[in-house]
Amino acid sequence: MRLLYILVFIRCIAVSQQQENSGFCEASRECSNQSNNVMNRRLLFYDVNPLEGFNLRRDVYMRFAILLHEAQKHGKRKNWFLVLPPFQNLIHWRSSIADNDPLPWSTFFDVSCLKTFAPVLDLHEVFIQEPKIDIDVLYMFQGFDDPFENGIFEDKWQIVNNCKYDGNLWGFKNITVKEVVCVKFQGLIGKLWEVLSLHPSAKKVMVTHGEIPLHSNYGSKTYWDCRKSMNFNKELVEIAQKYISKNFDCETVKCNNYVSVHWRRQDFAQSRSRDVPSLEGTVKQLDKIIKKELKNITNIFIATDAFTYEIDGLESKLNVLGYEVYLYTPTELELANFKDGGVAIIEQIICSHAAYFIGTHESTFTFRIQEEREIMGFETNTTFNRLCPDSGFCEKPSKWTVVN
Ligand SMILES: Nc1nc2c(ncn2[C@@H]2O[C@H](COP(=O)(O)OP(=O)(O)O)[C@@H](O)[C@H]2O)c(=O)[nH]1
Ligand SMILES: *[C@@H]1O[C@H](CO)[C@@H](O)[C@H](O)[C@H]1NC(C)=O
Ligand SMILES: *[C@@H]1O[C@H](CO)[C@@H](O)[C@H](O)[C@H]1NC(C)=O
Ligand SMILES: *[C@@H]1O[C@H](CO)[C@@H](O)[C@H](O)[C@H]1NC(C)=O
Ligand SMILES: *[C@@H]1O[C@H](CO)[C@@H](O)[C@H](O)[C@H]1NC(C)=O
Ligand SMILES: [Mg+2]
Repeated sequence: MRLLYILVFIRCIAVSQQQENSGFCEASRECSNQSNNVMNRRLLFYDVNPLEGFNLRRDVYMRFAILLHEAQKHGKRKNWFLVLPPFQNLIHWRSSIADNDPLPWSTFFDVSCLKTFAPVLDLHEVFIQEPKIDIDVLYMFQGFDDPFENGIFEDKWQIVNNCKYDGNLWGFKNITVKEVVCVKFQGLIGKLWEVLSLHPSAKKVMVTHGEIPLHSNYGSKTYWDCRKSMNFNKELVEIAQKYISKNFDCETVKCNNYVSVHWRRQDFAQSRSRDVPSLEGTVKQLDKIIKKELKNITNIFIATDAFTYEIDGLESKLNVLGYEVYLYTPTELELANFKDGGVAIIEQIICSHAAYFIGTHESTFTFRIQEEREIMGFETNTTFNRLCPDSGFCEKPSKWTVVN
């Protein structure tokens, strides 16, 4: 267990050492110098469409973090910091629904690792230095009505009149906004600097609907360097490792004796029946894949957002076929400490160490597990596998391979 922990942890140190050679740490040292100089720094806040889930938010973070990383690599915008938006009121977090407290990124991630890649601050770090946050300009982003005007999609933005900010500043009464500017935006996030240059003296700016600007370096080495810096909170990693060690007696990064499945249900089961199987279809497919590819494996770990009655059904049908089914159930204390978001991450970590992973089509929860396995060095044929619909076309998952 220790070994696994150390290996996972080293990933972040390795990234920071790489950065040292590429000159990034120099920039970030200067930045941290300037972070002491609260007067001088400029803060970029952002938030995401309230309907989006946790794993898409991780992707939006990467777009912004890479934007600042790239600027500073070129010696520009060295006094800028990205402020990490707390997680609050996520629609999928059902057991925490009564509990609206905004959760800082440190609940889920090792923020010191994030800082090895880009100049970021958890919101509470800003609060420690500034009792009240007054945002100079909030840019309220929206898409264009017709993204393909004249038949072409081009990167563009435009100031428009009249929009209403639909967020709640994470419920904080001590964050205020001086001015709202409405912006229609489409295309790569690099164009954001043009928008921000409208207010050159603003020290605190915010972009809402941060999911609208797109990745500038999708799939590049920089993309993967950023992804590698997104280590989970160490306590979550330890809980997952204890589970793997206890149930599968595995102490290495790549375990060889269990298959993992991300069985996405809820909204996917309701509105995407062309992409996801029924319960019976799931059982048939798992049995077929395991019999064909993984003859010796009988342990199946299932990560899922399914209702209990569906899980019970799946488990008993798999038991009948001779499989041992494993799910992660948090203790009350674990749920209280890490909430639904932490429980989901623990399930993702357990999935990522399995001999073979089978995911759900077009789920960002599945994508993040696949990235984790790519970083760990699994063969791609053990990672890019999906559950197919009961009938009809089943598109093969694209292989989203790591660039080291
Ligand atoms: N614990 C747990 N939660 C899940 C699972 N699948 C989905 N969820 C929850 O549902 C949310 C789905 O939203 P998102 O992260 O955007 O992933 P996507 O909708 O599948 O692309 C996740 O963030 C979790 O909160 C699962 O296998 N286990
Ligand atoms: C850090 O800031 C101090 C005071 O503002 C300055 O004297 C010093 O040169 C700075 N160091 C670096 C490495 O920029
Ligand atoms: C702002 O409000 C939040 C929650 O009410 C609190 O945690 C934070 O400390 C406050 N900031 C300051 C400096 O008062
Ligand atoms: C399956 O198990 C048998 C006997 O335990 C072993 O000889 C064989 O190498 C295993 N096959 C694989 C693919 O692990
Ligand atoms: C994956 O591919 C490798 C060869 O590239 C092969 O040796 C291995 O058996 C394959 N694994 C599975 C589970 O199909
Ligand atoms: Mg989603």
